[in-house]
Amino acid sequence: MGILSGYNLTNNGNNLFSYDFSTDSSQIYGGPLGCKEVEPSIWGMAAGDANGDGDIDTQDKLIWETEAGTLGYKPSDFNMNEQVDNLDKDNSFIENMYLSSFIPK
Ligand SMILES: [Ca+2]
Ligand SMILES: [Ca+2]
Repeated sequence: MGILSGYNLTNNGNNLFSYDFSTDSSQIYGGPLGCKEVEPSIWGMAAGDANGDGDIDTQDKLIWETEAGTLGYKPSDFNMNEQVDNLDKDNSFIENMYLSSFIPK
């Protein structure tokens, strides 16, 4: 699920910008409602938005149900191990269900 920076980026010179989204949920626009703590004190994008509409909901589960048991980097291969299986559903979709992106539509 897409994310935006929570703060303006700073020009480090020569139009080079750097930004670390992972240090705190406030680094991400929408805070903890639009991102996920992927490891203790490390924040990132939430997996589970198979149709890319910015919401993790039952529509994404329908895609998972269609692709379950198949191989490849499919939209519902949420952990990106080239297999669509229960790990994708249980560890990504169910865990993140009802999160929404804060990127304006
Ligand atoms: Ca979705
Ligand atoms: Ca997978």
